[in-house]
Amino acid sequence: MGFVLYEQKEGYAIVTINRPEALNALNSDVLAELDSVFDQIDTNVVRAVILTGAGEKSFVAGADIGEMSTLTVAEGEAFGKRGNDVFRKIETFPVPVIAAVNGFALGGGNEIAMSCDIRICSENAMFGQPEVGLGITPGFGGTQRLARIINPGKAKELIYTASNIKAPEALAIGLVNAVYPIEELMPAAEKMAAKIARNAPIAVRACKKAINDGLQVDMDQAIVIEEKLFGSCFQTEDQIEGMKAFLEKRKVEGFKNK
Ligand code: CO8
Repeated sequence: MGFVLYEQKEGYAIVTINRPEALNALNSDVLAELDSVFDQIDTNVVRAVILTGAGEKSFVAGADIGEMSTLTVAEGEAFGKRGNDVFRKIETFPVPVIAAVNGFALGGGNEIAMSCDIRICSENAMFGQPEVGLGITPGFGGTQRLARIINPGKAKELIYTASNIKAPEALAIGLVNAVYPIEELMPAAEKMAAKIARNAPIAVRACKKAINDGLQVDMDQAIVIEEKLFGSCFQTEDQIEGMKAFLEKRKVEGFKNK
């Protein structure tokens, strides 16, 4: 492994896409390593993941244009599927994934950030879907996720015009939750991950599943998804301890993920 770095911290992990000489562009090798790294994360210990890019210039500058330039129709579809499978793995990963966007998040870079639960970025971040300027559509979920995360009219404008936007506009349209000076980005991401990690892990996972699954169905079905997941928290050691601590007016000893 070399294109993706993994660092285990207390309760959370940092996954870094590490191909700085190509601004962390996603080729097949990077995608394969990302897939494998997420497969190996032990979610019994890791309660949140931060995804970022190596260096201070780029999060991910897109899918690798060199690799894509000679693809046939069938190969293009297969490459799209390879990316989509990895990104869907991140989106449905059992614990929350925070994108710490440290520079360019273009094409596949914006798309992988959108597969994460939460996006925060540095002041030098730039977002966009430049694909139509390259003769293709977004192919790693951009047409679908951008139109769900921000308003569809704005998503269409950004995709049809292939315009890049800077961090303040990304914040204004709700694509990111917060903007930090570059040196404060990782500390902020780690503070958020640590805060998530201190909460009851079974409940946090159930919240992620409830929100993600519920958004795919109508409200009558969505509310049943929540009821089931809500019910599943009861009689866990963490639910018993969490409520006992409240009633005894003391702090939780530390959730056990049980
Ligand atoms: N792919 C391959 N290499 C890249 C990419 C990329 N996406 N982005 C940057 N690089 C490489 C450059 O070629 C350059 O390499 P070298 O030093 O060997 O020439 C190196 O990174 C540094 O880049 P620049 O010299 O261009 O750096 P600048 O600071 O001048 O510019 C930019 C930075 C503006 C980010 C510029 O590099 C750029 O425009 N990059 C391409 C951005 C882009 O268009 N991304 C979208 C790609 S399409 C996509 O992601 C589709 C996803 C879905 C695919 C579905 C497949 C079917």
